[in-house]
Amino acid sequence: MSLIIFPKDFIWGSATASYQIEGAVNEDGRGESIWDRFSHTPGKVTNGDTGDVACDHYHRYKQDIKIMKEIGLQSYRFSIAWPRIFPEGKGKMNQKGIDFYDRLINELLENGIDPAVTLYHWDLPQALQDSGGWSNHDTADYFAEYAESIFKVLGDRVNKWITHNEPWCVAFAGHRQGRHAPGFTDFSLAVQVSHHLMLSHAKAVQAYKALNSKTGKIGITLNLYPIYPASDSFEDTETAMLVDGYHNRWFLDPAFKGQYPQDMLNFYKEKLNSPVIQPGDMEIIAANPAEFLGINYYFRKVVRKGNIDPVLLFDEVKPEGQYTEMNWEVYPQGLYDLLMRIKKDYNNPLIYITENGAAFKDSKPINGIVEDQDRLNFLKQHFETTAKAVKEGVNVQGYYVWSLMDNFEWAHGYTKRFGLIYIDYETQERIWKRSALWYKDVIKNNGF
Ligand code: IFM
Repeated sequence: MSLIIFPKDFIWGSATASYQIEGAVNEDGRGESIWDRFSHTPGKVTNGDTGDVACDHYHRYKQDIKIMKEIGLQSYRFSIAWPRIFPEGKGKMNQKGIDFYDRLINELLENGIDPAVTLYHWDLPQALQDSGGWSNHDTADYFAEYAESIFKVLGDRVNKWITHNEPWCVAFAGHRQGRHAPGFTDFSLAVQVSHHLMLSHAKAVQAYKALNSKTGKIGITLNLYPIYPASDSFEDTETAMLVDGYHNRWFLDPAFKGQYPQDMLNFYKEKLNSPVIQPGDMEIIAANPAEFLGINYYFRKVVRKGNIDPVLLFDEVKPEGQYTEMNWEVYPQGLYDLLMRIKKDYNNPLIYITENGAAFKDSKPINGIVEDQDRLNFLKQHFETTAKAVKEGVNVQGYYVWSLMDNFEWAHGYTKRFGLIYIDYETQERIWKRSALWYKDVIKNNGF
């Protein structure tokens, strides 16, 4: 493979999320979140793991930033825990919660690392869940109020804002499949939730734009999957279109075209009698497009007509190939296909790859290093296909590897390791993996 060099201002980063790394769940006035409640419910998370301690980043953030600096990260994507700021979800702000993110951001800036902040990476205050959570239309307003408070206190130092991380997961993993908090299994409710999430996103964008930042931008991060039909039969092609609507267009269209895709709206209305859209909602969505798209890419989906999904009527086909510890196919070509498609269908928006990475069964640390050639290869292949798309005009301006360090992988607890840095959960020792050393070189050379 010839030398691959990225554009001059390309941003290299890495990402984490509050509940997955912070720990300190009862400190400095933090309120309970739906993930505290869910992870403490027996049977919900592998081994009964919780985020109570996680990577103890709340206390070790300085050490972690030192590692970021050694890797050479130019930007760090993290999320704010809403219940640290508003323990009850709304009302009185908790100054000690703000203070933590103040310290974190200042430390990043002192080390020359640009913060990219996600406002919602799944830790809804439990108090809001108790009044319906995301199924309650009012939650969209509480989110906008929380967002606005954050913009006011941290906005002078943050130029990249992400409203939501993967609203598909919040809506459908959390309310249809039940494998994420709050653990409901109601498709119709999930569709309603997805509407409130997209509304809350638009309201936060509106609040941000009202502040007239000269330098900052606000976007949304979606988990997108290129969807391929298992055959070129009419049935499979039509099925792929529907699954694309379910995973991708249902979120891309409101964020970038100001409306839901008509085919999906008809489908959901007819099958599920959902969502109820209140007067004025669509006007807010239409008036507040995202300023960039954050893409989280992990794998593709190959689908055919079937009934494993009893409503959308599709089966997933697992092609031959390499799979990660999550049982996700390694398919770098999918990232290229996805990027080219976004360019074509969504008017070539500004894109950051806000997550890409893999969990593999890494070896144990030997002589202070973890050999993780699989992860290194995975990243290399995905950087290659991204570089190809950039060369062909896709406007990708940055890449955040998921994740900086091993962490709490939601319902899988600590059993899946995605980190560039290995965490020994007994001692909280941070140990470099080979992939982190390699990434350091990529950043230094702006390519490989
Ligand atoms: O760990 C998650 C992250 O929180 C959201 N995107 C996918 C990652 C891996 O599953």
